[in-house]
Amino acid sequence: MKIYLNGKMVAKEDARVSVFDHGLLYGDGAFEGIRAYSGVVFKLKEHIDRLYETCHTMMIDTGMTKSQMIQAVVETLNANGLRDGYIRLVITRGDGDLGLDPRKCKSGPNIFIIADKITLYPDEFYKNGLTIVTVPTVRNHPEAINPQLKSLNYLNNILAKIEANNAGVPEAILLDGSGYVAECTGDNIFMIKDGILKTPLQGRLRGITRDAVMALAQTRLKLNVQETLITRHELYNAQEVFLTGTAAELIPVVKIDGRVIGEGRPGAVTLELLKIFHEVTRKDGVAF
Ligand code: PXG
Repeated sequence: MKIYLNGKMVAKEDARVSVFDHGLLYGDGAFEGIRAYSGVVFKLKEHIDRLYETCHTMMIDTGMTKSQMIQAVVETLNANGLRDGYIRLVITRGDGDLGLDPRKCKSGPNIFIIADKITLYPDEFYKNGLTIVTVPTVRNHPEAINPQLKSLNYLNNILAKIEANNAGVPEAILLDGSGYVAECTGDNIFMIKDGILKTPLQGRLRGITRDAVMALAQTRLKLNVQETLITRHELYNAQEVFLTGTAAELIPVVKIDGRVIGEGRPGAVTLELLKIFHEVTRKDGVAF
């Protein structure tokens, strides 16, 4: 396996960063999880735009143009002979000292890209749907660490994942500080009721899959799509619920906090959207 590290392709064994890297010491950095399908990197430009927005707010200068970053992703895939795969692009603050002041990171950012085969959720999750729970950990307040930032500081999500693990379910729903549904640990959430597709307005990452699914629902299925406040009560009484993310694509949810959703099996609209989504993943992106 070859890893892109600061402008060079290096062997996996040689792809190392310092223990003084602030990404490691403080979670001070940004990342993207991206997917390639049959020689097309799905929505690569959108991923790079989101990465640069995170870096802008965090005041990290990548030292690379967006097109150079796109090129680096493509080079990493080609160096590994991958046509399909999962790409992890990471930008850390760089090497500093034992204080958290980012001005001490004089090295500039460490940038690395890993391209690997994707580990998919088991088929039965798609066939039977997920059982999930709401967890006590609240999603980060937008004026603390805005959930729109895809930063290396994922402890909020990890704590929620631990709570899901403790409950014996594969995913967790986090509420925002006001008690509205925000998102899952690594996925956005949608509900369908009476021909309206709803997804949370606030307290969540603006997922690339989420945006793509909203557009497809509107243009292809002529659904009324709303970004709005959603309560647990509304989720429990939805006809269909599903999650979206780069790894999961669209995955149906059939039980939340012990309440059966709809008929208790993956819904027709969810499955139709998943089918349409599969068609665009091989077309809508950067070919390499
Ligand atoms: N919300 C959060 C908090 C995420 O981290 C999504 C939603 C979905 O966004 P995209 O752009 O992928 O549609 C994410 C991203 C993993 C893993 O290994 C997944 C994410 C992040 C980190 C790891 O499953 N998902």
